[in-house]
Amino acid sequence: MAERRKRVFSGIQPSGVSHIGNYLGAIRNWVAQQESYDNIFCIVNLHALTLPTEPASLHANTITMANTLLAAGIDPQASILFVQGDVREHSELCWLLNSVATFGELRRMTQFKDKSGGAEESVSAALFDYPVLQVADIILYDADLVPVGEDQRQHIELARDVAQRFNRRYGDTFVVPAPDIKANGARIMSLEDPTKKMSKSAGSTGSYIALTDTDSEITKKVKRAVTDSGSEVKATPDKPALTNLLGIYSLLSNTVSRSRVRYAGKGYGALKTDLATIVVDAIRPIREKLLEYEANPDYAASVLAEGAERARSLATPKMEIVRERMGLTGHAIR
Ligand code: AQP
Repeated sequence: MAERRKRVFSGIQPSGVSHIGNYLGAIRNWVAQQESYDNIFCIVNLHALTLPTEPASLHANTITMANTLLAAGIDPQASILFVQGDVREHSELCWLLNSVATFGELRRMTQFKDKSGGAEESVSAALFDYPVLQVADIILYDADLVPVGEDQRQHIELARDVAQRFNRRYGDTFVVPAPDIKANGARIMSLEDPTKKMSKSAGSTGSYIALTDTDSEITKKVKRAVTDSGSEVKATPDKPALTNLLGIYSLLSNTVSRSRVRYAGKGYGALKTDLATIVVDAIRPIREKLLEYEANPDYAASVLAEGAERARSLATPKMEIVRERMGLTGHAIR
């Protein structure tokens, strides 16, 4: 019998612009592996509600994210692309899994500690529960692999633990997912502080390169990126800023081994000039395609409608099984 293709699930928040951290850590890998797997990519608008969000900007950002993913190369024929809130089963499964995940597990999530920034009394309960919704997103589709950046490793571990616990308690129901975190690119750091991950909500716009940045904005940001003391171009633990810049360089040019030789005696300026060109060349086609998709809003709308329908056709029968296993059905006679 033919083996079923491995299923991939991954999500991205529609919380403003995407940056090259999102691109190199996640989106580019989704695109590259598209033909090898059964793919489900989700714009997680319910996750965006964990932090204060204006309804109009959430709506606009959701459409921008769909256009961005299409511009970056997600092919709606090869992949299901949909919006999380369009498939109600995500919210329902999250609630059911809240009875399986523990308070202690959620309290240990480092992303909650980072994002709550010490204001635990005033952040939303949804921010605390975010990892359980993420578990629901993944296991609802029996995903085998979850391609993400390093920052998501702890959440995928939780997904494994919750799926296994559910299976022990209620019988074999969910596939236990595995993280797919690449050795390179899984943690792109801020251009202003290489000890912090590149992030759109932390730091100023100079700390990240957005996929919507113009050629001159990209060049300016690369040239202004902080560097380490000394002038030798090398990726060593005492040079976190250079390690980050060389990491981006190698991912976008597929060559780094000779960079030490190439920049010997030339210093940081020459590296930054070349890096700016490499980043501009990588981002320009995505930005230009994004503008094309934005000029034709009906296209993304039709992709998302079809994607939601395909996702629902998987989620609906799965939830019937889950409800039955948990004793939630069979009490009312039709
Ligand atoms: N700096 C990064 N390096 C590598 N991968 C990264 N990802 C995020 N930042 C980096 C990966 O991008 C995917 C989508 O992530 P998300 O939608 O959860 O966005 P995020 O992690 O919330 O991104 P930001 O920019 O850090 O947003 P804010 O500041 O709003 O929280 C994931 O696979 C993630 O690992």
